[in-house]
Amino acid sequence: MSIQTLPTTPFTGQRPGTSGLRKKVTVFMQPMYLENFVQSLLDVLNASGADGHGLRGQTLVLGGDGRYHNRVAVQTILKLASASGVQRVLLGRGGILSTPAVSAVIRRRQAFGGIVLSASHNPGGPDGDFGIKYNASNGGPATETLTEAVYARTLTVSQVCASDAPDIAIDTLGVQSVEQMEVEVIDPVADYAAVMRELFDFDLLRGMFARGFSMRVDAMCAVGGPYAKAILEGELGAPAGTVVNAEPLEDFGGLHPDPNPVNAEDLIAHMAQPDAPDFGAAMDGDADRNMVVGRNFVVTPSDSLALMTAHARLVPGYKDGLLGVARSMPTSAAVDRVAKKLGIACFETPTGWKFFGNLLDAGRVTLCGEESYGTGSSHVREKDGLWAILFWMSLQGATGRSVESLVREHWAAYGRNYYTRHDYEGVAVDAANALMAGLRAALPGLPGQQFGARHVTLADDFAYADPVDGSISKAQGIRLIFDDGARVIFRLSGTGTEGATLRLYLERYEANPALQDVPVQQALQDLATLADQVAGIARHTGMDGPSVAT
Ligand code: VG1
Ligand code: CO
Repeated sequence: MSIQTLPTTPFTGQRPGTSGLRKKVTVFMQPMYLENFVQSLLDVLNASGADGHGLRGQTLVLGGDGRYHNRVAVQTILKLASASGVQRVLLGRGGILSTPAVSAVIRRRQAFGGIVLSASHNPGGPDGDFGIKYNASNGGPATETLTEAVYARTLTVSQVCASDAPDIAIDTLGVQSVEQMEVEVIDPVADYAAVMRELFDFDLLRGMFARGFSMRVDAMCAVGGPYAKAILEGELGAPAGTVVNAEPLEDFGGLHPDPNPVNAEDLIAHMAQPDAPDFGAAMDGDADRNMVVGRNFVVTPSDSLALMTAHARLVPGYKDGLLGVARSMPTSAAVDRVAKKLGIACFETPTGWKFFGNLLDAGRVTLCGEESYGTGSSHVREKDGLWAILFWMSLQGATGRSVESLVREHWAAYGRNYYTRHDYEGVAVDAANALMAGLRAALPGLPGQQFGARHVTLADDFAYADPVDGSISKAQGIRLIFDDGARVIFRLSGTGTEGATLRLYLERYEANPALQDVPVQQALQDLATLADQVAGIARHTGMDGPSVAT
């Protein structure tokens, strides 16, 4: 065994997006593609160590969502890590660790950081996507400063250092080694489950199942399965079969683990049956997203965050109340109303969990959420699918109310924020950029303009000044805000691997309980028309409607 130095040449386009570097599997399988990126990351980490020692003597956490190429990539990364001075790697058995579990392991074991192999909600399999992201010692996604430094390094990297040691046995628990570096293969669930036990009243939840509470969790053949099975069926006594599609498969069994009513149609169909379970939920590829569903009733993620905030004190981990809350800019303002009533701060950040890290670390917020089926709290530094499911189950247990009645009661008390996201997928990159450029150019003329009964009160390109470190993130999405509080937001996805995806977010507030039961798309139809009028969506994309509207 020895360390080999291999010459390499840079690949263009290795700039991480909203959540890490995501590309087609075929791109990642090119010789040296993964190696170049990982070497660049390790070089930057070695240069950045606070004590000047970089990775020397440090522990890294490693695992992924089990998608195609995960097992190969794990072995490659171990060989590079051992050549870069890392002392120890904590590797999830089988190369498996969900995103929130990586965050939990980093924090509980005080690791230097962690590498997550996942393209999250993107499809998997040989023709699907692969991805890699880095989480820092707080357990959260690398900041933009770090990812930009890694990207800069990928443009100049000229050699890769790697051990030529044989592959390790990643399915066997215990300590092995790659050169001087120890690799401890750990149970992927244990640390995460310990965190859940600290937050929730497991006796209450056990009692619910014992009394016949029924639930269907669709893990969509992704990494959430083992966690949900161990905790719900194993520890809490849910009947076997409560968790379906529970085994992580390399191609997610052909499912698209991006939980929304369109992709999780099987769950939605089950929840619409006369004998539907009390509670339904689904998670995404890396188990950081959640969709919660009542009997024939889907909860929008924005409402979910608002309700969790309103009822947080019912959950033991939050019984003392919340320090504050944060939502991404396109997420509906439903939570803002709750925060106002509770008298706590409410922050508005750009899209992507990395923007919540500083607020959580500084003790400014306890709960965070995004419209894209992501909710989380200060227990880790990632959004967390199963945590959200346990939270919603706890709310039902503590109040004795159904999902639907909790949400309806909330609307009656706070009003309803009608909300939808329209995705225009597979748009030509030039066309998408032209649409956004046209919007940016039109911004100065928009305030004051009238559309039907509404006036534009604010039109801007959202910029965020981080209240903790002062860093500024510009061009985070075009916002049109109207005098009645309605909002129309445009941004381009930063997680796709093919063409561009335009995301259009529509929201309006309805205080009148008699008008709170209109079908969502109908309630927001006039805003969709307005959005097309302002941005020329059909003209630029050639599409007469979104490919997905949830
Ligand atoms: C999307 C979502 C965003 C989320 C990100 C990562 O990003 O909109 O809210 O944080 O995915 O989620 P974008 O740039 O495509 O809109 V995950 O679960 O895919 O890591
Ligand atoms: Co995800």
